[in-house]
Amino acid sequence: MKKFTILICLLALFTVAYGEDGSRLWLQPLPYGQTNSTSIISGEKSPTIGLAISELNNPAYQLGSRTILIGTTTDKNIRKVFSKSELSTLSPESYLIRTVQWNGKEAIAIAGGDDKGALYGSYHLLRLAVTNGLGSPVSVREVPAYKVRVLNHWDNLDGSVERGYAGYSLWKWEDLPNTLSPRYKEYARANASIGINGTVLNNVNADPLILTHEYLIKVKALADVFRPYGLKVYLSVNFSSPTAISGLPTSDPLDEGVQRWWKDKAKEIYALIPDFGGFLVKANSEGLPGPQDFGRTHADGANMLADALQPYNGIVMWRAFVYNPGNEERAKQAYLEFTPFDGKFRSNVIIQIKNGPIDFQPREPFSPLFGAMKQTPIMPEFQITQEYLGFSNHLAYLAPMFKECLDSDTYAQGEGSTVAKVTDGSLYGNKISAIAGVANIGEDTNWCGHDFAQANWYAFGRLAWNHQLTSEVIADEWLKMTFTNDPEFLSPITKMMLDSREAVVNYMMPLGLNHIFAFDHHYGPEPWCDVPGARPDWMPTYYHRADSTGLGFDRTTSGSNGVSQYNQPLADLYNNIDTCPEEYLLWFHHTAWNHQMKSGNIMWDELCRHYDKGVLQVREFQKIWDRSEHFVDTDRFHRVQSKLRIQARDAVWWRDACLLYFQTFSKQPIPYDLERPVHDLDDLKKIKLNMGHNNKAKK
Ligand code: GCV
Repeated sequence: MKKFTILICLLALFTVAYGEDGSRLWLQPLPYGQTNSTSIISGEKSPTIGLAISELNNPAYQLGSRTILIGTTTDKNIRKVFSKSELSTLSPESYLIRTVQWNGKEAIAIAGGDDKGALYGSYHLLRLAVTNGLGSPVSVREVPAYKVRVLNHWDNLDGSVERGYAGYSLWKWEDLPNTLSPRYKEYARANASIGINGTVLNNVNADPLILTHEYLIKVKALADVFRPYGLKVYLSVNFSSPTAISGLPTSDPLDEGVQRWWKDKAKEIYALIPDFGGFLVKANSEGLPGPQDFGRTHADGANMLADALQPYNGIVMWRAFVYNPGNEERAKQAYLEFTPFDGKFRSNVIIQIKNGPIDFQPREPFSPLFGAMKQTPIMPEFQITQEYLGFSNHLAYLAPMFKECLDSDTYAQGEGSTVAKVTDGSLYGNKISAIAGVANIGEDTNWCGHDFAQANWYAFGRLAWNHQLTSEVIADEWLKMTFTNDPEFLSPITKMMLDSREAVVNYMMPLGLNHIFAFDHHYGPEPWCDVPGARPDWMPTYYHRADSTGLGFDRTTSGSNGVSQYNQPLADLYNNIDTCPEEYLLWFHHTAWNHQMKSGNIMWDELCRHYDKGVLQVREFQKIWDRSEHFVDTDRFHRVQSKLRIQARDAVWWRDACLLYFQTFSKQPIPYDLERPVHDLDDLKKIKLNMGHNNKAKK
């Protein structure tokens, strides 16, 4: 034992001195050839239980010389230490962990509702060992909040990743199915460790080729690697696939030939991948084909696919991200298109709704659709990749953003009808429930581009499992697993993480501003952007509406009336400028520059103070990080330090660009106690970043 402790200390010293490439994420590397003094007892032999055992055997987790029993409800040892009634209530994927007596000695038992539950239980125990130690008796009962907890990869078949900032795609389509990258297993393991049980491999802007036999064989190879980790494979499909792949004259969902085509395709898929999860569909959105091209409805389209998948228990995740330039303002369109079909979808269809009504902005109110679809299962879609929050250059811990949406009260069935309860199935008793996160993962060594962006993958998984966890608890877990559990490191760094998303909101788009990004790449500020001939609803001026009288979009009853899509009392609350929460003020109200804010400041001054605060917050993050140097290995320390420098420069860029531009309308000075801009507006207007169309990963 002594020798072992010395080994661990040496390893730790080596790591701090020489660095960490970030590849291990929040997990200890799997041991090669080493074994533990822990004795693991299991009467079961499934590949998944085998994985659980090898994790528990990992000496790096220091489980010590204890006995661990692991198995499902049918394991004879498990049946000896848990009561029948306890085991009978365990649903698939759930687990119990308990300190028990075994042969007269203390042991720990993990009982899974199935072998996936046992695997999740073993990761839970390892997490406990790292974050709290196993000094006191353990008693845990866990049931996942959502049945389907799925990552959405926006990975293209050419290896690029739409809105991906961590390099090329993990999936090496050219090498599949014969060559399997070792990272496929590591990916599945990381997901299993946080309870993610599904992955949509390809971009929602789906290439029809993914459904060809050539590609399905490659998909099968991935599914085979992922299966023991409990990770199911799903695919994004292009609605015109029957025409694109097989030359059918139409892809009309009411056409019998088309219906047959999808049924045959489902049969082919399930013959290869018996546990295939289902389809994700972006239809009639941003130029993609869909049922409306044939005069049909979203329900017609989704139901046709649902019928094809139904014999195999597959599901259809049909996205509600739809908008078109036209008479109706963008934020209202998904609600208008989908509410007429509430209750008209098959039982294996679930509508996937982005957290906000526009598009993953640094802050949006929750989408009113969450409070409106009462007879159709609906699921939230979050964006883990930071398309609108500084890519993988800015440190922005997103758990507070995910929770802001999940904890929002929709008032769908009176007070307490939070987005979490509406979507996890508990409010309406839905049979299927799901949650999706657009992945921030690529082939970068540290997976996510920014070492702290790993925390967002982690946080998504943990919240999908249990949306009651606080952002603070999740940050604390992640930091302890990823860095160290020294309180002197944890306390300032946890605070930095918790403040970081709000800092981004402050220096980019405070008080409800949104979508004032540079055209297409969504990185820097371009509130003045006006590309001749471009869609008006892709122009920042559409969103901020700055003029000499004020700033913000009027969505009140005298404006676009977007407020009325919310249930009462929210509609009234948002409609009244005096009761509208100030973080959404410019979202709902075109507000006078001199409008009196709760702080006593006028709106213009308040806006300036938010931008200034955002810059100061990032500078504070730099100091906090620099102070933590002796707790962190050199590589990660320098990587994060240099990213914080970029973030600090970008924050100043954002502040100067937005304030100097809006000042041309407000005609008021920046409050004199605040730092002055260091850029010139005309120079800022000349900046054109070449990020490549749709930010496909750069070579
Ligand atoms: C996958 C936004 C992004 C697009 C993305 C789209 C979507 O518009 O900028 O890159 O396309 O959302 O979610 O479908």
